[in-house]
Amino acid sequence: MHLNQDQRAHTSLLYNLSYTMAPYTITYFAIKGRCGALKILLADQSQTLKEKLVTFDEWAKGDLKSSCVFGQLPKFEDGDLVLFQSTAMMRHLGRKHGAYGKNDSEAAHIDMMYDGVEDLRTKYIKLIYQEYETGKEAFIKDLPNHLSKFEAFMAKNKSGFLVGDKVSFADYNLFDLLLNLKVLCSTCLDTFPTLKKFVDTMSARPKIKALLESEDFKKLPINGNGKQ
Ligand code: GTS
Repeated sequence: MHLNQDQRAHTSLLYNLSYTMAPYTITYFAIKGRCGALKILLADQSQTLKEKLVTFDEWAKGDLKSSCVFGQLPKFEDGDLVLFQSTAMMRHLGRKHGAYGKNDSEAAHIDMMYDGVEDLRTKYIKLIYQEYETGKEAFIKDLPNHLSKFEAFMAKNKSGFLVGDKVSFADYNLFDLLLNLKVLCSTCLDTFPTLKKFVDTMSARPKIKALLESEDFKKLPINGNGKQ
């Protein structure tokens, strides 16, 4: 992530939101970014989370950065277990909370779909941070080519989830990315009935609904440069 003046101004506050009995801690910038899906998963699984929100000024000092395995956030703590890489965090939580399929073949398909979502997320992040002004129109034009793959896969599985008959960490990841893409292009799901229904159904799950409507979640911008 490249930091500019706008980004620094955007996250000039240091938040430290804690909830009692939180088993998990996340350290990250004051954005939804790569932690949106993780927060949705934890909320839906009735888990509490302690959040340490880091300002870019704090980050620029370098101490925290040098303590991170890859020099980047988010950092995730589950007791003594410390993880970097948001994808590893999601897999860990999927395993722990029964959101990783009911057998090896479901787990393999969940991995496959999760990685597919990450491929699209990578393109989205590149657009946001590197090509927003020049690439937005082309990205939106190309979006159906990507969304159609998820639509087709999910439509074959009649449960309303990507794999099996239970929500998985890949569903939370897809849901989070679709919410972001809808902000970028409000009509992007109009030709994808299965994905549209999926977003509506996930949004209506009571604990996810409560999270999405909470001030703590709503006040965080999606991305660190104010673009969305
Ligand atoms: N693959 C990593 C993950 O998924 O956790 C990427 C982490 C990453 O790129 N972190 C960025 C960062 O720490 C912030 S963000 O892209 O998630 O918003 N940037 C600051 C830096 O110094 O690199």
